[in-house]
Amino acid sequence: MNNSLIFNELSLVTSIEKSLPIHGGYLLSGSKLSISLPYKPHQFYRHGWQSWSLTTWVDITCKIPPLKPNVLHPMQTDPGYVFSENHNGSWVGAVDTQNGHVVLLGALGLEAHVELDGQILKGWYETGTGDWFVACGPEQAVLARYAGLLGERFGHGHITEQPRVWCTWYSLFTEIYEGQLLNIFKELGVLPFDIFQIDDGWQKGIGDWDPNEKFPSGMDGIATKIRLLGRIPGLWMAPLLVVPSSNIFFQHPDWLLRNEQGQCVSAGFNWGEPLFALDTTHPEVLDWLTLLMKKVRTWGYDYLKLDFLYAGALPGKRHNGMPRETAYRHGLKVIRAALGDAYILTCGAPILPSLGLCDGLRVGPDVASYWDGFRDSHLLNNLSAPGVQNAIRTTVNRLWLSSLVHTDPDVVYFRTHNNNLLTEQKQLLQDLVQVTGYKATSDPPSWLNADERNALNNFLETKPKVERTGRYTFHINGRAVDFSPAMPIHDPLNLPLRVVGFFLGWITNAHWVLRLNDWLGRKLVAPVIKDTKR
Ligand code: 9PG
Repeated sequence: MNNSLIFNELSLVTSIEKSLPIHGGYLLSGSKLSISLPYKPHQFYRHGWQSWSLTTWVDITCKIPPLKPNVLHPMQTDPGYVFSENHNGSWVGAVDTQNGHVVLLGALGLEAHVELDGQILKGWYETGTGDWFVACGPEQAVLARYAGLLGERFGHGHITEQPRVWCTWYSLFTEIYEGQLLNIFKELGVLPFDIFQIDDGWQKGIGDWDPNEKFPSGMDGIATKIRLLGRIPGLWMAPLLVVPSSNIFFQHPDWLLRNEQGQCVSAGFNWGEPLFALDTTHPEVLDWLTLLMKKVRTWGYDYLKLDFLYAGALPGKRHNGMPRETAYRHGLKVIRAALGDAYILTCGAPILPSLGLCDGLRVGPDVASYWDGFRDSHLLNNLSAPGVQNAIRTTVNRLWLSSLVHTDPDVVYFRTHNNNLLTEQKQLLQDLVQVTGYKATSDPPSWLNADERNALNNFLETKPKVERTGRYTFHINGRAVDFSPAMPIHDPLNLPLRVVGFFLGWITNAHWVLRLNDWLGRKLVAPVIKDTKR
């Protein structure tokens, strides 16, 4: 029943008998596939499930402990695989070869997972069977070929120009108000932004997508004013999420994704509340999504940041029994149809099932005005937590997706005001954004000095020549740039800190602790943004 795949530098024995040689590798088909490696690899490419999930090359000997607290698993990683002992990843994985190339195993369908078990690379589909691509060769060539095959099956984004976005989140968070935003939009003056995007904070509730009292002219009103300033209005939503305090949760309990026992599936915890997901196979949910998307289009928004989308692909028992990622993709298709030719940026989104249906895709965790958060990244092992290091690490390791979709690395910072990033850290993030070409910032003009404003203007106006020279190295207009400083994964903690981490991980499962954390976060933001509320 075994079969050999012959490459220039090695032969691989696989468990599936039939294989089709294609340009750059082999195609195989089956629900399970294992590949025996004739040597012991040193590194494994772990590909995270959704935008925020850790994606990186790791040394085989490096243990990546499950992130904490458990209540956040559904919102940061694929919850079904958190406790796997082996290095594993969503849809695709790779190992190094003895002469510096890679062996890649990549699924060409949904609901697929891979892992490295000793010297065996394994892949499986959670339901049914599907196709696999196996390749061996130089890393970038192999990933490019895999991306090409994904493009044939899932399609590409349809908008060619990358937008330049001013986004409210990374300075104002949820403390946004109509008057304050209009002031900022005016102060942005002639800075060459295409999109003014309103992020989280405008809505009545998660699930109740109407403007709250902070937007008295309505979302159509502010969109009209953005147009008068010559920019395209953009809006954030988390359309597949609901929270218990929303009207929709109360009115349509039958729309929620449930497990086999009939309990609502947890989609994590945020905004001081537990999160739940809509079942995107329920016909009434699909009708509601269509009306919602048409509504925001009539309000005047041509750029939609659709966030927390993983909720639609969590494991559960769906209305029509569809597998989870297929169900999510079905929902996203309905959303795409209702939004027509608007620009869709997906965020917190499962990667493969979003391809072809979005124009931009967030490919890393959130940035923040600091490099690395000790509590989250170290004590809680959470490498999906906000921070520039986590964001750069995962984004750089996902750049191969750039031939399929605009890869969004999140915003850059030019400000020194309210910012703990060192000059070289800000520069590294700016360099990454030059590599992807997806340019966004949240710096309010009043937080920038004249030099910083000029630098931002230049950054938005120029398109430098980018050449890749290695896994983590580039030339940007001839200048050597190295993203390696963002790659290290911290060493295991010493015993006392492990104890602290264990306790913190345990206590932060409690809703009241998370609520307190959320409240504290908002208290800390309020004084910082006071000066924008003129
Ligand atoms: C708005 C924000 C911004 C941001 C998004 C997303 O894992 N987490 O707890 C987690 C919470 C929020 C988050 C990412 C991860 O941020 O990425 O750009 O739109 O929502 O609430």
